[in-house]
Amino acid sequence: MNTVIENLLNDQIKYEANASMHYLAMASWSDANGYNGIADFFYAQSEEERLHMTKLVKFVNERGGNVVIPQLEKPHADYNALIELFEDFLKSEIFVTEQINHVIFECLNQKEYNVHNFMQWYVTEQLEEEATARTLLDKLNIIGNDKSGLYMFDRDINTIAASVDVDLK
Ligand code: OFO
Repeated sequence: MNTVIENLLNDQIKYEANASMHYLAMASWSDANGYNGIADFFYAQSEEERLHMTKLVKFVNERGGNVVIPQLEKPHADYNALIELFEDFLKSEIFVTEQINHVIFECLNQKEYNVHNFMQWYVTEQLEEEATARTLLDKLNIIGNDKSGLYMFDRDINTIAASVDVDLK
């Protein structure tokens, strides 16, 4: 496997793993602060990121590359308010999107068209996840400090997230 691409895919494995731990920390914070719906949402996000990581690990191995299982960063896990947590969520997704765009750019540079093709799945996934993070943050900005609004947000978060529809045509 092209070593430039192999290194970038290993970096991406690390970013997905870090995102998984970051969302696990967010789930735990939400759980501890009485937001059980939000906790469930982030437990599920954490699992998803783990799957994204594993999909990359399998792909690199299938292509005869060398996978380096990374050491994980300690995630930020302390928030003063829900809005901070969701700002952090969007920031994390934007960061991952930028890294994926960089992999895509290098795939074309290195003429690694198979990897480019494989990475399209991540491009679509990021589009959806960023849209979800933006929608949730927008809703929280509307709610502000209204306690009943926050109660309903916690109750309905999975329905709100499921209603986010990205038109890819
Ligand atoms: Fe891995 O999907 Fe977002 O970050």
